[in-house]
Amino acid sequence: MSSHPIAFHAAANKVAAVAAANEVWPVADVAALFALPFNDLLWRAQQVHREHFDANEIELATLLSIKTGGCPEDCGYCPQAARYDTGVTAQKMLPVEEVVLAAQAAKDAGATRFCMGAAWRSPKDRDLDAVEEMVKAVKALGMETCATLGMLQEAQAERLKDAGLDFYNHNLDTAPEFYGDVITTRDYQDRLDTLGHVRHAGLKVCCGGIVGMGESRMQRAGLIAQLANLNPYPESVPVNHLVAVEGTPLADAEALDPLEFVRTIAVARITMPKARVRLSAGRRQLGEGVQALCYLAGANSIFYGDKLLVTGNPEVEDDQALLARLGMRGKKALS
Ligand code: SAM
Ligand code: DTB
Ligand code: SF4
Repeated sequence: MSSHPIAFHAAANKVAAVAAANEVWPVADVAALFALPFNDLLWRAQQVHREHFDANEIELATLLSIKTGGCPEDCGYCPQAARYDTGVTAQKMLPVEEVVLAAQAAKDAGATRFCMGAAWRSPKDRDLDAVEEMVKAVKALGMETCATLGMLQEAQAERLKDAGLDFYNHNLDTAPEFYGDVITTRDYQDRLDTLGHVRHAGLKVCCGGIVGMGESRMQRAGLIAQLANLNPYPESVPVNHLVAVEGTPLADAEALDPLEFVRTIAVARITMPKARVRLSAGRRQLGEGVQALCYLAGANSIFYGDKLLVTGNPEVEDDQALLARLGMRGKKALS
């Protein structure tokens, strides 16, 4: 770069202009959506939803914890962090056969996507040998595959892509300004770097966050703006409601107005029109009425199965009954 001050400033301004042009959703615009009257917000979200999706069709994704507990990180919401006394004990990685049996059962129950989660800060290269086997075997069942294993290097993302992985889940969790109140053992940029590696390797991105951790509305808007301004925005956006787990620092987080959760779903739908917006953790606590409002607000994916990773989720029969009452049906399987 030229050291001439005018040329330098011209270049810097150009970078700033490009950054602004890339910011499709300024936080103020996202906050303005949050501030709409509830019915106006849901009406807009429904319109956007129907432009891009069949509003009565929902993706069913089943989660499995392939390596539970003993995690060295300090995520303030997480029951699997070794440092919090939550009753979750560290276990070894599941054998591949057990994972395949769980995926087959999920498929038989109607799930089309299978997501494998591990309580790691980041996987070791040798851990990936087993994960590659799992991905290949689950893919062979005709399911979409997703993994969430912590931070990845680019070469690790490429290995997973080569094994046939479709999606990688890595959440931004919250707005940059609130992040340090929740997690200190890795920073926001680490997460953005992993998302860059995942994208570069040609994997589809599953990225969302958690609401109800004591953040402000502006910080909820900040999270959605971060997600919507990723270029391109994620193909899947899990919106988790905090599951407050005893023993974690967030066990006593102040309860969020459930309608504010519905608003967050609606704003995600409007700002990321073609994404699968997943009504994720916390459905048991939200109850059926609020879940129905989330579907109206544009959620079109759920975690389906009696368990999330270590905490509970609605029973499969109850989900099937609710979806039937709403006239909704699961997305069709690939094969
Ligand atoms: N260890 C990996 C990581 O953190 O990237 C993968 C698994 S981690 C459990 C995946 C995500 O689950 C977290 O980023 C967080 O968004 C969500 N999560 C964990 N505990 C939660 C809780 N108690 N309530 C809601 N969401 C939670
Ligand atoms: C995501 O966004 N939510 C899922 C999945 N990605 C891995 C995990 C939710 C975990 C909820 C608490 C637990 O059971 O550990
Ligand atoms: Fe570990 Fe992931 Fe839990 Fe954080 S969210 S403590 S990285 S398992």
